Amino acid sequence: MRVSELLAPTLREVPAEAEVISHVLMFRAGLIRKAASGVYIYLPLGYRVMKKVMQIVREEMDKKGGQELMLPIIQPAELWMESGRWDVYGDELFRLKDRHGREFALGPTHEEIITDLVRGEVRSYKQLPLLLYQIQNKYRDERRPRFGLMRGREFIMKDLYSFDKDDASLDVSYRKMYEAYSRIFTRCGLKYRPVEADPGAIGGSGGTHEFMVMADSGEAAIVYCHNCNYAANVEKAEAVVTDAPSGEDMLALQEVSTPGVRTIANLAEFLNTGADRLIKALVYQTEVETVVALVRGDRELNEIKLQNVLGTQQLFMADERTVTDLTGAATGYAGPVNLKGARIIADKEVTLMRNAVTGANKTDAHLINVNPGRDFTPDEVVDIRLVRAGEPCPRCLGELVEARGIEVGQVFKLGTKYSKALGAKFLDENGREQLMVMGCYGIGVSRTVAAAIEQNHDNDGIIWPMPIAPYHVIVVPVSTKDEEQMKLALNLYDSLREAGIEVVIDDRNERPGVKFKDADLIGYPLRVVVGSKALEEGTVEIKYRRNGNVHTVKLEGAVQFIKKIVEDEIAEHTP
Ligand code: 9G3
Repeated sequence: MRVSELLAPTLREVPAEAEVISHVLMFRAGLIRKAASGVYIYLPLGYRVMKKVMQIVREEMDKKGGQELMLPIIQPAELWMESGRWDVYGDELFRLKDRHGREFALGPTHEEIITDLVRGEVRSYKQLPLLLYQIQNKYRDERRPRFGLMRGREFIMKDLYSFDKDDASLDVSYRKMYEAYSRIFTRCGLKYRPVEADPGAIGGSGGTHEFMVMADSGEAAIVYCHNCNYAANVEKAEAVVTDAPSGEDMLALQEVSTPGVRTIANLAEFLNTGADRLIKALVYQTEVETVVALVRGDRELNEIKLQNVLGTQQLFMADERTVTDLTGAATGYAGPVNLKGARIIADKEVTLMRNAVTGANKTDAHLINVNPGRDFTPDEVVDIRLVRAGEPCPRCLGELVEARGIEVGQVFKLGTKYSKALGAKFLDENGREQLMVMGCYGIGVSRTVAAAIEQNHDNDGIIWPMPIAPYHVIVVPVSTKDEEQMKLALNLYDSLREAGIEVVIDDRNERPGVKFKDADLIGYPLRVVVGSKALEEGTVEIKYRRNGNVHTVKLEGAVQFIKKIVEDEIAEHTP
C-alpha cells in the first residue's frame, strides 16, 4: 500500500472529549472517526487491526470445536419477554418497532436467540456438547458512552455459547474456553491476567473469570498473589480474617461528646486512637429495606459483596433524610447500638473487635467501649469488605499485590438459567427430558484493540505488538524527488510484499520529519529509511518502534533481516 493512496488521516490535535490515551491515539493516527456518541467508523488501518484480532479469535475458537454462525442483530421482543429480561434492562436496551408496531431489540448479547435456536434444533444428548459462536456488532445504549472504543454503544464482540448435557460436561467446555482465551491474548502480544470475578446481574451457576489486559489506566482493580496463582477482581477478592479475637477486657460502654466530628479520620484524631478501633456504620437502601453495613474504620465496604448478600437489584447509600429518620441524628453519627428499623450486616472482622468506637445515633456524640455481642448483635456476619494490597492471599496466605486492568474477555457458567426460562431440553441416555446446561463466553474485539493501545504506547504514539499491527513495516524514502532513491525504495517495498510481509511505502511528497512523526504515531513495528546511503553505500536504516534501536543493513539482506524479525516476533507470541 502506498501511503499517498491510504485513507489514514493523521492529526496533531487531540479530540476535546477524549479521556483516555487509546481514544486520543486512535483518533490522531487516523484509525477511527466518530459517527455519533459511542458509535465509531473504523478507518482502513483501524479495521485491519480489528480483522487481525478477529482472525486470532476465530482460529482459537475453531480449534476448540467452536462453530461459527451469524445471529441477527434485530431480535424479537417476545424472546426477551420469555427470558424475563425485556423489563430488566430498561434504557440500556436499544428498542425499535417495525411498521406493524411489533417490538424488537438491537442485540446487546445473544443468550435468548441462541437458546431459541438450540431448543428448536437439538433433541438428544448425542447432539451435545455444542459450541456456537459469532463475531458481530453489539448494541448497548450506555448512559454515558466514554473512553472511545472502550465503552461504545456499538461494539464488536465475539460471543460463544456452550450447551452441555450436565455440569461435568459444562466444566470441560468452560476449561476449553479458558484455555482458548489465554492463547488468544498471548497471540495478540498482550500482557493479561485471568482473574476470578463476580458474576453480577447475569447470575448463573458458578465460576466466572475475567481476562484483564494489564494497564494502569484500566477501570478494573485486581489483586493477585505474589506466591501462588490466585488473582481476582477486587469486587470478588475474598478477605481473610487472620486476627484472633482481641483478648482485652470489656470496659463499660460510655457516651462521649464529639462535636462536629463526622468522619473516620476526624474521629480517630479527636479520640487519639487508630482507625482500626472504630466501627464504620454505613446506611444503605435497597428497593425493599434499609440496612446498616459495619466495617472496621480502616477498611472499605465492598458494595458488590453487600449487594450479593442482600440479593437485591438496587443498592444505594441512604440520603440524609433516611439516615436522620433511622438514627435520630445527623449523618456521621450512626451506630449499631440500640438501633431499630434496619438490618445490621457486619463484616466478619467487626465481631473480633473489643472496646470499639461507634456513632451514638445522636448528633455530636459517639460511644466508646462498644463490644459486639454484648452491646449489639448483627443480623448477619459476612465478608463485605474490600481487599487491598498487602493483605494475605485467601489461598496460600502469601502477600497480595494490587494492579489495574481492562476487562477484555469474560467466561461464565450460566447453568440452566436460560434453558429453564426458554425450555431448552433434550432427552438423556435414559430417554428422560433434561435442561441443557449452558455457558457463555465473550471477547470485546474493539475493546481489545483499545486495550492494546493503552498498554502499548509512548509520547510519540502507538507501539503495535507485531501480531496485530495494521502493517509490519513502513518504508520511508527520504526524498521522493530523488528518482534513483525512490526506485530503490520501491524495489525494497515490492520485495517485502513478495516475501509476504505487510508493508506500506510513504511515497508522499512530505518532509522526512513529517513522515517519521506519522510512522511513530501509527506505530508500525518497523521503519525502514531509504536515504542517500542507499545509493552511496547500498545500506538502509531499520528502526524498531518499540525500543528505538537502529540497525544499518545492506539492501540485499534487508528483506531477509525484516522477515526474520517479523516471524520471530509473531512466533514469540505463539504458545
Ligand atoms: C442487556 C443489556 C446489557 C447487558 C446485558 C443484557 C451485559 C447482559 C452480560 C452479558 C453476558 C455474556 C455473552 C457473551 C459473554 C458475556 N450487559 N450483559 O446480559 F440486555 Cl442492555 O452480556 N453474554
